[in-house]
Amino acid sequence: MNKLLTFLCQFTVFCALFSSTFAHAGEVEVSHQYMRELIPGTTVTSSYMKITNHHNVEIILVGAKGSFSPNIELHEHTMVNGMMRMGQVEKIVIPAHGTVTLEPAGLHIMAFDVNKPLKHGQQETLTLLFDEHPPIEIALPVASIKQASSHHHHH
Ligand SMILES: [Cu+2]
Repeated sequence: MNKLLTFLCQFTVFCALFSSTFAHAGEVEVSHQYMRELIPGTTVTSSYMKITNHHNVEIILVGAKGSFSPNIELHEHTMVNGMMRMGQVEKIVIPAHGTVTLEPAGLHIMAFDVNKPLKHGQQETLTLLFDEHPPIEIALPVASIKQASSHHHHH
């Protein structure tokens, strides 16, 4: 998002215009999404997906929400001295006409204090929150831990 649009978007009228002109949900595509079953003995899980942005401007993922967790964060894994470390990130930028993949050992959406058992075959709803793009609601199937390779075993 360039500075001019950021500035102009402070005015609601322009923002509505901008949204209806450029920000059709169909121009952002989410695919290959899934959420893991809870890590045994915890209320923690992570979600993965591919986000493709068909807009001419970048979009910025700034968070997510879902009824299954009051505490959902954007995370990334990085290698520090040969060790895999995980940390929260404030945003994930999806470039214009670009794709960002959230995958094990990379970027992911982490849910804490999950308030129900999540078992393979179930499906939850996740709302992706963007900086200046309208939220996008996706159906998020739960995949078994076996199906998804070991991740967050260091927790
Ligand atoms: Cu994490």
